[in-house]
Amino acid sequence: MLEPHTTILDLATGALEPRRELTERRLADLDGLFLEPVPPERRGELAYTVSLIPAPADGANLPSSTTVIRPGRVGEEFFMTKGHFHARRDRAEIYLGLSGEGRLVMATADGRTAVEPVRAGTVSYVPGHWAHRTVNVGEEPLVFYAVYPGDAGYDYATIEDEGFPVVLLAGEAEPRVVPNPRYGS
Ligand code: PAN
Ligand code: ZN
Repeated sequence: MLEPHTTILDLATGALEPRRELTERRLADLDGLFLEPVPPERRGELAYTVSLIPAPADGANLPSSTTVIRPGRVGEEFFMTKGHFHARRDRAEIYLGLSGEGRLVMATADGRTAVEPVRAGTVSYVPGHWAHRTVNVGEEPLVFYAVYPGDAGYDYATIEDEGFPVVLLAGEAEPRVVPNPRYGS
């Protein structure tokens, strides 16, 4: 059984103290998810980091994490997370926005979509059965905190194969949500 414990979360940077598991995702890890291929010379660029407050992988426990997505683009698309369904499809999740400006793109297997803002103070509810991806549409790092059931797991393969029904493109003023020409193909 876990002992009660406290972690200090820097609300501006997303850094955790004590620091435990840290995952780094580079553009190479996102290749194939953007409409355009990642140019070879950009494959090493850091896109986002995930810092975990671990908890057992069962339905009784609540792991949580902070994600920091760097600002940047590949073609007209913004840096974003890989995106996933939970392996156990019915598992939900809460996202708390901490800093920066982003969008949470969600989709069901039958093609329904929702795009919600992520910024300091937003609390987003991701229901079970909704795939989710976060996109940094701003000029600063996007930082958010997520809490989810320990047995949620990750299904990345469905998104790698089919994509999301919509993509976010840089617009003149506001980012544009447009149908993904490659969705399902
Ligand atoms: C989040 C995500 C995190 C990184 O903690 O795992 O933001 O996104 P990807 O996992 O899609 O790379 C979460 O949704 N956990 O379930
Ligand atoms: Zn999730």
